[in-house]
Amino acid sequence: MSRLVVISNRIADPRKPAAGGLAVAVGESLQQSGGLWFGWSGTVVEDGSSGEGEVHRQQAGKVTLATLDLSREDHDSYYLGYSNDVLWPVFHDRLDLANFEASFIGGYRRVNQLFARKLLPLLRPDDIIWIHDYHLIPLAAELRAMGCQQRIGFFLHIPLPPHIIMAAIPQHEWLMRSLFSYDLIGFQAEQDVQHFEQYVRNEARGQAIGRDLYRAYGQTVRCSAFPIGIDVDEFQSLLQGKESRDMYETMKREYSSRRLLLGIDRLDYSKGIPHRVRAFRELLANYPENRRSATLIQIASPTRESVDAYADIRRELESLCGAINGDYGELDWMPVRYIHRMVARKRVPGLCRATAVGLVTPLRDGMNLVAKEYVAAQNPEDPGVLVLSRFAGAAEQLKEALLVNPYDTHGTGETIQQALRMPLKERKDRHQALLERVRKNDVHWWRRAFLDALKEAASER
Ligand code: GDG
Repeated sequence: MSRLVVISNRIADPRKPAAGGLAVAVGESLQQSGGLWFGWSGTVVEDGSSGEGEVHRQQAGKVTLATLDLSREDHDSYYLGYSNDVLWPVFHDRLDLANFEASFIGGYRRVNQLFARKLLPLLRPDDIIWIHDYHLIPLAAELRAMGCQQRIGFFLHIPLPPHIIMAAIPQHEWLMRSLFSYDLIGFQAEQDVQHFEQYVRNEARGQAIGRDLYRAYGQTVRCSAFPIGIDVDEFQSLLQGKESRDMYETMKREYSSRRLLLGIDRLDYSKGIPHRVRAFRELLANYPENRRSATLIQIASPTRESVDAYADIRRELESLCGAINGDYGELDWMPVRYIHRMVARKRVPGLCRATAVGLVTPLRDGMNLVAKEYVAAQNPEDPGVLVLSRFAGAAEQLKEALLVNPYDTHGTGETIQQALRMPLKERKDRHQALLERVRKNDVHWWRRAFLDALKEAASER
């Protein structure tokens, strides 16, 4: 059997519980089959050297972890700069937040070349290589230039923007051309595939030449949507654990006469948290019956705190929550509980189950796994209602959620009211349909579907 080689910016020990969506999904894939996981160690070398050190190797059960350190200069231009200050905002349609500093691209290329150089000697002829996410778009092109013939697939965890937004990136053509070095490109949603096709037609002057097949720059690539899922059984099994049971009971006891609404996200501007809090204020303003009752619990776990845009959103959120608590709070009721810390993963399912409404309202999101986790955690006999942004990839699948436009805070407030008043029968019907979908397209399905398509695409090459 072929060995699976996964490459992502960060790696994690697949035996330990992970927080981020990518770490969970990739760790699960590798644990199934064993293989090699290659990426940045998370260490930045401060001594002014190039960072071209040893590959650190570690065995984690069936999985070999291989990591590289980065020099300060490479880290700042490749990771903080090009990945997080150019690609992340632009791919989430936020040109206003992008910083097109010319020096970033050098580091981005250098690190992708470094990854290719260090990975190449570790590869076996029959390996299947699966590269993840926007940090490593040109990696296959670099590997191919060094003679790598193995099957290589790429999965983008974030959205692909419309071609007219993509075209704002000075190196957009180079990025898109490098995608054609893969055997298979996987996106989260059909809409991303449409954006890819539009780019191919309008910018690359190429065309679709068959089902899932595109030709441009004298090359052909297969491309399709593989909506990522969660491990439903693993997530639901946490509900039986002590941490989740304690969490559930504490919340039910502490808020016995209240209706709870939950938001749980990394603190990121793409997640639409301030818009959500404003929608909650609309609810309190327009439907006074919710005062002294509806309580928003917003967990915003810290990420990328060193980037300016994150400090800005943190300040905005603190001031918004403070204003609502000041305007509407009572001595015995706080409308918003805002927590800028991570909640232990083992407690998350219990927290989801204790709430009446799950608010998953990103301004833009590749998929959003929290939406699927919220559905999986509910009691089918008395489920909470999922309010979901139409701009999350998950909205293509989770049609029975209440879909909202998160920019329309008034409309979102109205939908939250609808969720709070939804009769039990409708809640159960919607939840049953959602859970079936979340189960059918779970993370095991995602991994199999992608890897089967990669093998097929490569055999046609
Ligand atoms: C990227 C794409 C795509 C969040 N807060 C806490 C916590 N979390 C967990 C959630 C969930 C994960 O982190 C977040 O997953 P998302 O899918 O929402 O988002 P990103 O991290 O932005 O991931 C995204 C994903 O990749 C996978 O392809 O869906 O669109 O942006 O599992 O539960 N976990 C714990 N405490 C928290 O406070 N333990």
